[in-house]
Amino acid sequence: PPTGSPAAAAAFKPDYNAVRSAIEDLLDTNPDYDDGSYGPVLVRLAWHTSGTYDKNTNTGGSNGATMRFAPEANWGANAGLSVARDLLEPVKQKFPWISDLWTLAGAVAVEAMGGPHIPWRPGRSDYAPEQFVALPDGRLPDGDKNAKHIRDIFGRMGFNDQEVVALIGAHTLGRCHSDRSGFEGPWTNAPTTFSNLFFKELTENKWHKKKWNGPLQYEDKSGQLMMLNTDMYLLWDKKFKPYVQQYAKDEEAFFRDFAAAFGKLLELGVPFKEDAPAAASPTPKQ
Ligand code: CCH
Repeated sequence: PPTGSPAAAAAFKPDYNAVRSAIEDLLDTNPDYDDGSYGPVLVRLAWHTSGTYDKNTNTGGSNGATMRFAPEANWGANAGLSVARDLLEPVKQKFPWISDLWTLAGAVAVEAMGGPHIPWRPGRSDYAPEQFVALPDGRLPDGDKNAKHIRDIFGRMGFNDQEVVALIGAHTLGRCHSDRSGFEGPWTNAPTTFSNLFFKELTENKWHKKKWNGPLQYEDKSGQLMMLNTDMYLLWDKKFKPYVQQYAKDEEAFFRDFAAAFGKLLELGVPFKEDAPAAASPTPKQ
């Protein structure tokens, strides 16, 4: 809340719909950036700020926005996310009271790219550097690993197999950058539209190891589309596979399950006030 008289502070009502609009206005401001939208990298920021959560120690997660600081800002897994953080800085300047900006931006980006409404509510704070203990590196997944790694990482956050498959369906968006992760290319031919195309490509296209000097990844016949090793394990693991097949056939089921799982991800480790209404989520404009 703004400083000033107690009366002004009491009368202050945060306008989350104004913040939503400001985020939406940023998405397509640079036609030369990637595929013409900052939406995918904002979704990745929201996921990486949340995906550090460990249910056993109740540490990590989006509360505190700790990725602003070293060492988290410089983790290899977070390479390139300064693009998203810097993009949002003018929104923070315009609405200095907001301390839930990164997760809200991820939810808004999914919706603006044609995805489902993401349940979202405020309740995070921005920690000062001396307010928290830095997390150990290694809490986010590596793309060259297997099903056990996926289950270890997402199990630590509290997700089951169905939620894991739904969440990784976000790879329908965006692309890999050789100067960020080392991997290269998009998963689909429509990387700025939220859809179930990732699952269609995974099940209907043919994938083989890419022959190159870079890290292990898969490509289709055209050489244009890619899959990570972890993505391939969704197809190869017999417990993940039924969900991949379901989501490839039924986009509505994917949208429903993604919205629930992504909404849950964004809330991990956030100490909501007891009386905070669960449905405080502002209605999107669309
Ligand atoms: Fe992801 N992801 N992700 N991912 N991801 C990458 C890019 C995106 C893994 C690895 C990578 C999720 C799960 C996983 C997005 C959303 C989600 C990249 C390329 C790698 C590597 C980064 C680069 O080079 O820029 C692995 C491994 C897993 C799990 O096993 C989940 C969960 C989500 C969201 C719900 C999005 C979006 C991108 C595109 C970013 C962009 O800049 O285009």
